[in-house]
Formats: sequence, C-alpha cells, structure tokens
Amino acid sequence: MKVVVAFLALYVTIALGVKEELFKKCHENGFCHRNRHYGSHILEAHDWPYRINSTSLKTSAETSHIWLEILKTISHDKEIVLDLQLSLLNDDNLRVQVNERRSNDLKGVGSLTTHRFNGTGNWVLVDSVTEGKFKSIDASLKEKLGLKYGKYHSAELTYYPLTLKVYYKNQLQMTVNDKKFFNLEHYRTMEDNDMNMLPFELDFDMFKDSFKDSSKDTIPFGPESIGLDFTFNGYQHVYGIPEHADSLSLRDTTNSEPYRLFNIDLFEYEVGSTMPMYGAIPFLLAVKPTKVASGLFWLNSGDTFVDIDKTHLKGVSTHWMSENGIIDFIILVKESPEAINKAYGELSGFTPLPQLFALGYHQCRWNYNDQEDVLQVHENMDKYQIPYDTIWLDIEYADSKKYFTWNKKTFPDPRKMMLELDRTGRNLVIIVDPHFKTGYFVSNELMKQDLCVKDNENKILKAHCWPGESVYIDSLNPKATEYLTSKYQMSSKNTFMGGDDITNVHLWNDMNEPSVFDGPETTFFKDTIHYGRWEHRSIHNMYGMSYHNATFHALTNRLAQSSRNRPFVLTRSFFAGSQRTAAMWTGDNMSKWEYLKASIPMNMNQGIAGMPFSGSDVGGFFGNPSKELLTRWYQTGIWYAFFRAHAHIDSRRREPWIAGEPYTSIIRNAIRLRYRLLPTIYTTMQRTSVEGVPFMRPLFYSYPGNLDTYEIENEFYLGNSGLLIAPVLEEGVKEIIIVLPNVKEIYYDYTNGKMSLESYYGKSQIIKQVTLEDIPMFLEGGSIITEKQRYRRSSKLMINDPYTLIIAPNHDQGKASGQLYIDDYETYDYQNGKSAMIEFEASDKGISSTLIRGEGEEFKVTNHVEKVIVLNFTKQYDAKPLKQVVVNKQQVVEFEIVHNNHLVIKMPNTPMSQNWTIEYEYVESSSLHDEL
Ligand code: NBV
Repeated sequence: MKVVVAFLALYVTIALGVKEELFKKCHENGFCHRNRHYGSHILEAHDWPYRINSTSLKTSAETSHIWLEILKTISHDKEIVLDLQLSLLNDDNLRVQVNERRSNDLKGVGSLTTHRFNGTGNWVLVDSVTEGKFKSIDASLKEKLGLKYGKYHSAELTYYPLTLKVYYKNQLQMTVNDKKFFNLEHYRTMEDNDMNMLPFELDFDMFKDSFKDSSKDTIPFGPESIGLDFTFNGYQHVYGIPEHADSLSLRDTTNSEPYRLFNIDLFEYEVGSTMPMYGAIPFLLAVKPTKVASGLFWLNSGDTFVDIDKTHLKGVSTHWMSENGIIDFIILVKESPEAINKAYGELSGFTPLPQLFALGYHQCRWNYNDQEDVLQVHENMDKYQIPYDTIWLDIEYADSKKYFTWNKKTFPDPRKMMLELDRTGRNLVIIVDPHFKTGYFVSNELMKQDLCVKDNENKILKAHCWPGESVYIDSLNPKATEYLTSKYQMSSKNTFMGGDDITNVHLWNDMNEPSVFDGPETTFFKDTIHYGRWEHRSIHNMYGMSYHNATFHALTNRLAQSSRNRPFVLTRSFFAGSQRTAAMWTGDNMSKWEYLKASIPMNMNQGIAGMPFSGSDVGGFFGNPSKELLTRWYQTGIWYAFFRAHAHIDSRRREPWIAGEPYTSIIRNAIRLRYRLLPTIYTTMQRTSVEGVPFMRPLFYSYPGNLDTYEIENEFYLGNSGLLIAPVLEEGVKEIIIVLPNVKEIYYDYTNGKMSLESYYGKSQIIKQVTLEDIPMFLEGGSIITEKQRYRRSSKLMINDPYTLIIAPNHDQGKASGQLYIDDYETYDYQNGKSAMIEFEASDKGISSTLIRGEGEEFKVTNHVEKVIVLNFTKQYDAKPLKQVVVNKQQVVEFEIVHNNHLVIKMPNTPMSQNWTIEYEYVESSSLHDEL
C-alpha cells in the first residue's frame, strides 16, 4: 500500500516531464527489436524464406475470395504453411489476411483461446461493408497472379519473391513486401525454438521479457509477431497513424524510434516525439500531386510499431510490426485524400452528427469543487457575456472517486444543479472511468456478474488507479454494455444522472487505455485475460474503444427512453472505429507554446485518420499559461471541432474573466466568433458525418497539386467552408507569414470575422501584421459562409436567430457557392428526413438560395436571412454602379456599400424555408453617360 501511495504522490505533484524509462523503446520490446533486426539482415538470406505455393490457388465461385498457401521455409526439411486470403471490401478496397494454422491444443497456454486473434476487423468494420468481386483473376502464369478490380484498380501477386503490387489507372501505387520484411513468427515452444529459427533471425525476448516492469509477463505463446513493409511508390509524404505529438507529415525514423501505436497514459508527454500516446489508429494516408492518394489500414489491435523510411528512392517506405494477431490489412487507392476518407468511413464508420451543444464551448477543470462553484462559474459566464454550452465535472464529484456515486457534502443536490443548467440550455458532462474501487456496490456487482478483467491466473485483476485498489470492467464482454445501460437507465430510483427526466447530462471516459498505476508501462500486463479467453496482448489498443462504445450505447439507451437526443461521449483512449461513438481530446498537454502549436498537426492527423471530432485542452492542462498564451489558445481552440478549456487540479483558476482586461474581452470575442460561425461549423460537421473528411482540413486536401502545402501545419481550412485560418502560435509576435495555397484565387482578409479592405491575389505567401486581438483568417474566393450574429448565452438559445451570408466572389467569374445544413440540433429525427440543406449560388447577376429538404418527414425551417454581405463587390463586378437590389423579383431593398467596396444588403425578413433570390440592377452605361 505504501508503495502505491508514494507512487501516487509522485504522479500528482512532480512535474518533470515524461518518464521515458517507463516505456519500452523498440530495442526493449522483443518483437520490435526482432523485426527491425529481421529487416536489416534479410538481405543476407540466401533465399527469401516465404513463397507462395502456386498449386494451392482456390477461388470462390463468385470470385469474391482468393485463397493461397504461403510456405515459410525454415530448413530443407521444414516448412510452415500459412493461409493467405485476398478479398475486396466495398468493391475496390483490397483486403489481405494471413493466418497461421494452429492446433487447439497448445502446451502451456492454460484456458486461453489458442488461435491467433483475428477479431480486430469485427470490432472495427461496420456491418454495411459488402464484399466485392474481382473483375478478373488471371492465373495463367505459374509465377504470379493478376487481378483486376473496381473501376481503375489492378494488382499483381508474385509468388517468389513474395510481393504484391497495386496499380491505379495502370500506375504503380504500392508495393507490399518490396523490402522483403514479411515475417510471421509461427508457434513453437521454448524447447524446440532452435529448430524454428531462420539463420539471420534474432531470438531476443521470445519467451521472456527483459524490460524490468513487465518481466512478469508469462508470454504463453512465445514469439508470435508479424511484420511487413509497404512502399508507397512515387509518394513523398505520409500522414495519420495517430496519436503522436508530432509533425503533420510523418518523419523518417530510420535512425530513430519508430512511431509506436500502444495506448498508454503518458504522463507529461513531450512534443516532437514518436512515443505512443492514449489512442491509436493504424491508418496511414499517402498523397501525391498526380490526382491519386493511397491509404493503408492495418487491422491489428496489439502493440504496433511503424518505421518510416523516406530515404527510399521509389517513394516512402513503411515497416509495420505488431506483437501478435493475424496479418490483416486493407489497401485503398482513390483519386484524392477526401475519397480515401470517404472509403475509410465506409469501412470503419463515420462520426455521427453531434448535438449542436457539443460544438459549443465546453468549460472544464479538474475540478469544480462543489455545486455552488459550478453554478457560480455558470453565472459568471452570463455576467461576462461569454456564451457557453457545457460545464464539466472531473473525478472529485464522486464520493471517494467511486463512479456512480456523488459526494453528498459537495454535491448535495445534483438534480437541482442539472435543472438550473438546463434553464439556459446548458449541459453537464461527468466523468466515469473504467476502474471501480473495490468494496462498493459497482465493483461488487461487476465481480458478482463476472464482468471484470482477469489476471494471468484467471482471477479477478485488482490494480491501482485514482480510487486506490480497483477492478476494471471487461467491456469486451457484451454484458458489460448491458450492465452500464442499467446504471445509466432512466428510472425514478436511479438518481445518479439526476432522475428520469434529465436529458442534459452526458459522459466522459478517461483513463481507458487502460491506465493502471502499478502496471507495466502504466497499463495491464499483456497476459491479462479478457472475455473470449483472449490475452490483453491481442486487444490492448481496442480496450479504450470497447469502454466508450459501451458508454455510448448505455447513454443512447437512456436518452431513447425520453428525448431521443443524441448522446455525447468524450474519450481519451481510442482506436479505429472510435469515431462512431465518441469524440476525443489529446490528453494532458502543457501550458506551453509548443503544445499550442503541436495541437494543430495532432488534430489534423486525427481528421486524416477518420476521427475528426477532436480537440486539445485550451490553455494547456499542466501548469499556468501566461495571459498571452491563454488568449492565443482560445483564438486557436475555437477552431477545434471539440472546443474545451481544461486545467489540472493544481493549476490556478483561469476561467475567461480571471485574466482581466484586455484579455477577457479578447477571449470573449474569440468565443463569440465561434458561436457566430456555428451555422458554418454545424454544416461542416454534417459534411464530415457523411463524408468522413477532416474538420480541421490540411491545405494539401484542397491543393494536392501544390507540393508546398504538404507540410503546412500552422494553417488549416475549416472543413470545406473556404475559411482559411492561420492562428498566431508564438509569443510576442507582431507579424506572421501566411501561405496562401492557390495563387490563382483571391483570399479576402476576414481577420476576427470582420470585413477588411485587404484581399490577396497571385501571392503564395504574405506577411501580416498582427496584434493580440487578431485571429488571422481569410475567405477563399468562391465560398459562401453563414453566420448568426447575435450574442446568446448558449447555442440552444440561438436556434431561431436569423442568418447573415458572407459571399466571397471568385477571381475568374465572380462566382461563389456554399451550403447550410439545418435540423433540430438534438434528436435523431434528421435520419427520417427532418433536415434541410440550403444551397447558395452567387454571381455578378445576383444570389439564389435553394432549399433541399431531407427525404421523409417535413422539417420546418423557421429562420430568416437578415443580411447578405458580398465582399469586394465593387472591385469584383467591374465597378458598374449598382442601381438597385431586388429580392424575389419584386421587392427593392436597402443596400449599402461599405469601405467603398463591400456590398451589404439588408434583407426584408426573408424566410429560409423558401427559395429566394437577389438580383442586382446596375446603372446602364448609357444612363451612366446621361447622368454624367
Ligand atoms: O481525472 C483527472 C484527470 C483529467 O482531468 C485529465 O483530463 C485526464 O487526462 N485525469 C487525466 C487523470 C489525472 C492526470 C494527471
């Protein structure tokens, strides 16, 4: 016990930066070290050990599956047979799986399931995935198989040396096993290991773990790692594989640590590092300027390392190494990065459209001390006229951190508090972690119902986390979801969530890597046992997802009992597929400038990897930001899809009014700008929810033809709205350099959301003077965005407010277009057609608005448009003086030209529920002449 207390004290108080020695580096991790060694020695092999047995080819009658045997030659009289399967998902995504034939009866593995874990795909792929058919399978040659599939795809599988080449429009995109790193360590016992090794293989840590904290790992199956290399032919940049606090474009790792995917609670993580973090998405995107992009989805939930080799002449080469499980990957090749996102979403799911409040401002800290404190903050927000939607409660709300209880002294009447928040449309989010303190009703019930994770002796695992000794819910067990559902259920007896009419309470799952204070690398031993008799080793990176999935389903169930409102769940740990049920944040960052800066590539990589509903703690979690940093962080944070301020328990209070003037006003303006743009933000999220595209959109998505955009990580677009943002990320700067990605388009300066005299054309880069007030932003020519310009206390109170349109004519013809999505912002009724998409078109003749309703039940749009602003009107439309503006062909309306340039049209209460038009009537040149 003493040790644990000491450990806890250390964890909470000392802030010295990450303790790297607690986490395994590649050379300390048996499988990584062995696979890297394998890669650097395979050239010495006289023969490649792996070949395909050409006579083993089998195809299904409907040509949807291809099976072959891979033979692994150990010695002249020893061959291991592996099964290779090729299939297509959703028509043109090629899936490759390789498994080992294992007996059901293996020595020394106790009651564990003996075959390799092949369930990652079941957790990750959505039910709607269909199996495609190959267009042709050409087996006419003895040494290779030719495949055609999809519209433009083909592939060639060479039997020896074993390689798979994937082509798009006949251009080679990817070579699998180009470097011959293919490796699958087949089952053997320690006794017969010698007879199972290849001459150039290393036997480091095959049956033991020499890393001190995990030396008790029994490694029951011995070595079982897999490794494979993928060369992206002709590509210079690859992205994705979050979570790492690193650059947008992934770095070369040939002389450093590989990127590791292993979910851990990394205390005080550092930036510029390939160390693993809280979540993992084994999805990588490669983009090049020639209208093609490739994706690689490595379906493995075990500990994984990825080496990136940018020194390869053919393109970027990557080496994937996982500790166990089957080889299972999907290759996606499409015409653009967006198309890859869409295809990836069709495989692993999209982010569901959240309630509008979830896109508002979230106010959090560890902890709001008591009910009064919560309500005080809530009132101050109104006093200082700062809009906000949600206040959060961290672990201290619970009695001794026993989730599903309240500390009665500090929160005597949670229901009252929830109702009070609800009065102004505000919400509460409370934290419920996956560890449950031993000795109270929740842990007792979990133990009794056999819903706890077990140790390697199949006994209930008891380990330490915030509440002290705890059990961990085994959320891989479907019954765990049922259990949580019962805990969150609406019933008059269940008061944890405030009672059976409360619908404004949502959930936060933290520490679900899982974080284990007394475990190796702060998590479970890998031989811990889960439901299905699987080792934790096989599913580690999915545990966090299994927990937030269960939370999401439980909360959905609760809300379905009354409002049908969409649930909101925030998770720290995640995996591919997590986007379907949770938003994420980038964990415990620090109040330092470099973390503010790193948050942009981190959140962009989340979007690239299909989980765009993400954000970083505004202000930084650890430490105390300077007033300037805090201000700049708000100015950046308003662009995260998930916008929450949060702080450590030891940091000073820093709600927006604390910094004082001018900071408070500047922060208020930033938050209000977020709210003003909520119509555009909600529309962006709706597009994201059906197309899977990033919310914070990297510049190269819009301009893949411009290689100069590939490494820009301090600027981004807000989805495809045309808003380009370049926040100030450094201390004390008076000017910043901004890259404008398209020299053939106009960029209208829209700093702080204000019309300006400046616009840029033909420049790839500008220098802009900035003050502390400034959030540099630009509207790209061709776009139309919508705003709601009135201040309200919360997003809910803005629902009926009128819209303002901002139109940015493009350079060539003065045209622009944009969209606005509207629904009830809360329920699932939009799925039954209760929604509207409004499309705007503008030219030198006028503007039109067309309402496209969702199919199904009618949705009533009650809002009006009150104002239309056309930027650079006089410059754009050839300076013909405007005589009058006519709405709906009948009503002449007031207009004004401001700054001698922008047109501001005051709309006569024009309902958005109908199509409407604006026409410009210019002074004819003849009458112009007359007047003169
Ligand atoms: O629950 C306390 C914190 C939480 O505020 C933070 O956001 C999480 O990332 N939690 C981690 C545990 C303690 C961190 C030192």
